[in-house]
Amino acid sequence: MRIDIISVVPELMHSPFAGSIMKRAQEAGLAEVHFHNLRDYTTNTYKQVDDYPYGGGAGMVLMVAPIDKCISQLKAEREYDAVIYMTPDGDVLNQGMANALSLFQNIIVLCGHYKGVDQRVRDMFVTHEISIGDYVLSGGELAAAVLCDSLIRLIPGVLGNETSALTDSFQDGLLAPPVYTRPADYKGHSVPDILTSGNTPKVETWREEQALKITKQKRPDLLG
Ligand code: 6GU
Repeated sequence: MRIDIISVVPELMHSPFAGSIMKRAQEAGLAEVHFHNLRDYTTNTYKQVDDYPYGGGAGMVLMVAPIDKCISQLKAEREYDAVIYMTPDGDVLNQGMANALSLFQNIIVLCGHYKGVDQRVRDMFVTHEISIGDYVLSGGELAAAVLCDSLIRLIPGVLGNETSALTDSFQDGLLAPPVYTRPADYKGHSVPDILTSGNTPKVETWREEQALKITKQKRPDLLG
């Protein structure tokens, strides 16, 4: 999967991609992430990317021309399956969306900043509008990093243990069961006996029961 991220502050996203699973996915050639600074696509000497909103009001709006130039240049190089705009008024990201988007080959992720982008960007180029939750961030950059993490870990071969993404919370519509590691007893808090029994089928049953119990307690809305 190739991801092209367009932003006025791409440096905000460097560290999430520079470690752990997202770094390994890139090193293994399973994910390719390219950052594009919108300022590199300006035509005026001031490298201006934003301007005052027509009709007045607070805040600045990202202009259509630099975004057009960047997206058009990318589209001339390869076909894209999606142009995603990160925005708090988009569809709220969930695991089902991540699963579907992870199947794409090439995607563009556009980060809004200030008051967002000129509406014509959305009308002309954007295929998907995504939010990561009902709260406001200063820009789409951290949301883009969250989206990319959720997609990249689903690419086959990225996670060491192939089954590990399948046992994530939400992947079967339930929260994940509790996990334990050594020592078996810590300051009087012991690991459930079933997990040290060596009885794999019983462990599986216990995990399913726990997942259901925890989902009922914490997120009954998931059970529908
Ligand atoms: Cl995608 N952008 C911004 N600016 N705020 C958000 C968001 C996105 N998702 C939740 N809040």
